[in-house]
Amino acid sequence: MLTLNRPAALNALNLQVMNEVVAATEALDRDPECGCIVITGSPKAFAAGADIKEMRPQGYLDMYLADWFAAWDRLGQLRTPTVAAVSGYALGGGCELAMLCDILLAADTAVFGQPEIRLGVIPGIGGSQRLTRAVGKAKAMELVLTGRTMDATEAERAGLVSRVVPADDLVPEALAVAETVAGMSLPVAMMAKEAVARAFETTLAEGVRFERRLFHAVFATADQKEGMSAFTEKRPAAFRHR
Ligand code: CO8
Repeated sequence: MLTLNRPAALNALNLQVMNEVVAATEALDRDPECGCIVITGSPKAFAAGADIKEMRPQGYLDMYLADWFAAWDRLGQLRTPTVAAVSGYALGGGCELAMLCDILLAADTAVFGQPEIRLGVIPGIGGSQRLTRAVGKAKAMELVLTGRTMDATEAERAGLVSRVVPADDLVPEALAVAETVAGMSLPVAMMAKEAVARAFETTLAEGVRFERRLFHAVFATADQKEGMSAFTEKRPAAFRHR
């Protein structure tokens, strides 16, 4: 589990945080012992956005030449499943970071939004795209154009988060979900993640074709034999991740 820990700035995401989070998650992604990655923040803030103070003096060429925040895209390319455990503020880049994860669990204290417009900018880590795909145009337009935030209940109703839990239960619940995922066959979980993620990238027919190819491929794994044998033998499966 990774915990964002910049309390003086409500976990604002500066370049250092970005580089550290991306490097740490990529290292876990390469670790065959790691079956799921959890990212969380503090009770008050998952992350209150990209670091406004760091961005304020930048000009267009600074942002363009540094390809500011492009490294966050690598989080979306991890093969290991990821869980965002969000309590408190998940605003701007914080909301975008949560949406880069595969499973989004929220505490009842969570607050989501893309308030960039109030700062004279727009979302820059995929918020305009991922929020719209998650909650639809009507709500995304309102949130992005007005900067209004939504609480955990509204976020769950809108389909942004998979579940809302009491704040005290958030981290244990996220770890339990991660343990469940990590207990599955790792290659099969990777393929399941890849198949669901493909739904955001392609047509229905192509997505179903992609799923079918992966579905056939899992029959080449020892874990498929184990999972189906365990079912017929009425015992828990012990996946060997191959
Ligand atoms: N960046 C930098 N510092 C921050 C940020 C931030 N996003 N958020 C909070 N802080 C700092 C505050 O400045 C304050 O520091 P200090 O004590 O030195 O003044 C400290 O954290 C505590 O914050 P507050 O005193 O404001 O705490 P409150 O509880 O009163 O308020 C809020 C909490 C409502 C979350 C408030 O802090 C707030 O509105 N924060 C900004 C939220 C926001 O606008 N987020 C969007 C940022 S922009 C963004 O994410 C754009 C991404 C696109 C980049 C594109 C690049 C290509």
